[in-house]
Amino acid sequence: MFDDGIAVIGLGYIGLPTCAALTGRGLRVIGVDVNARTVAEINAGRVPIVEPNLDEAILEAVERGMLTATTEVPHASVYLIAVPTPFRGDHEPDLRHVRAATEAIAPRLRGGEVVILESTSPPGTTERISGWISDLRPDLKLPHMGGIPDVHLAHCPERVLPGRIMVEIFTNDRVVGGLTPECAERAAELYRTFVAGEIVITDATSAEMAKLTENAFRDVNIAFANELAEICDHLDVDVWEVISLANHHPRVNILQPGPGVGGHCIAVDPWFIVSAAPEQARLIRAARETNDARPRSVLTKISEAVAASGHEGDTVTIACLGLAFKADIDDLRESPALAITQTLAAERPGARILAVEPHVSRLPTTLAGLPNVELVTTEQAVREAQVVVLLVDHAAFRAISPGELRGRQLVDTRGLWR
Ligand code: SAJ
Repeated sequence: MFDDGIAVIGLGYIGLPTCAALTGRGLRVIGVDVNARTVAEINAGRVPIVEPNLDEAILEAVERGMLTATTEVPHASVYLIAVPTPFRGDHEPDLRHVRAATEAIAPRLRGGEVVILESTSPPGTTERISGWISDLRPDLKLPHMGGIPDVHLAHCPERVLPGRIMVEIFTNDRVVGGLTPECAERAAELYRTFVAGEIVITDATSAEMAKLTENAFRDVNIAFANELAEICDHLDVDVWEVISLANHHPRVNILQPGPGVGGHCIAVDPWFIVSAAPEQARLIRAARETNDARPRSVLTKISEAVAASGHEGDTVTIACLGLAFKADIDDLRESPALAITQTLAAERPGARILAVEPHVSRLPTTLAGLPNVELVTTEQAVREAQVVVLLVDHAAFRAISPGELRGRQLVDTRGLWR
């Protein structure tokens, strides 16, 4: 059934763990990436990203000859597309990478293959892929044309949580949406090889919307918590106390406020819904705007703390604890903590900014060029700063004792030091 192997296009946070899951079930996988360095690293058995238990699984797959990486799309029985789907301009979905992957797959098709889109995508993308392939390969019958197709197409959105990917990739339920029921069934055969959760069959557009809905749901709920934080701040009430009390109700489960929503999923995906139905998606848009406004609100609080420290002007030293987009990971993509640190440094050129990120060994490029930012240890930052800003609730920061913070002005965006 998978005699010619599985080609996984895009060797990032989703593609690589999927390679590991498939090879772990004895399937031969060819990993494809446009980045030659990524390909070389993987062929050497090394993983260019940090994710618990991924390194061992990839090393084993390479050593057993089950996984090889390449920059060229080969012929394969199944193509699995796991490339980024960012947005551009006014939050319009950017399908450039999906299109490039499709264009690379099209010439390799012989008939009988299954093409699966895993990348989170706007409604209708799987059908567009079908159209793009048929434009390039008029000799093939594609699912959107009706009848029995030569190539099967489905959307199976990834749903794994960074930091827990190597658990959730096996245990989560999977939604498999086909352009036809047969397409879904063919794609489901692949997931049955490694998924212990339920495999739920649907149509492609419902699967696309379901994935976007999951992340929009979380974004709206985080926005609720963030709006509560603004309200409680205005009323001088402790938001974490209020949420903790309200959550004692059996049907209330409020999430946690923070400095904003980061990562490459929740801060992006709801815009795909807004873009597809701008008149209808009013709450989803408002939630995005609420969450995006949080970094500015944190910067205002930092200004108040600087004023209260008595070190107003350029003499102040400010510790920014955490740069990652959430706790206990090294991923800095779309991180509000990073954005806040960067803006703070730019807006206060004479201030000394001590950045702390226990999960990275050097400053990211956006901060490295700024003369007033240094990457230091937690101890040094807390010792030397007059203002301490907690941006990420990393476990390492829980260990800071109240004594070490005495006399400092604190801006705690995560409620860690209540
Ligand atoms: N955050 C808060 N308060 C909370 C929870 C999260 O401010 O109570 C912030 C985090 O600090 C972070 C952001 O939200 O900046 C997103 O973090 P997250 O843990 O909510 O989600 P991600 O982006 O790591 O992963 C999400 C997951 N989606 C859902 O939980 C619905 C994951 O299952 C998806 O696979 C992933 O997006 C994805 O790839 O789409």
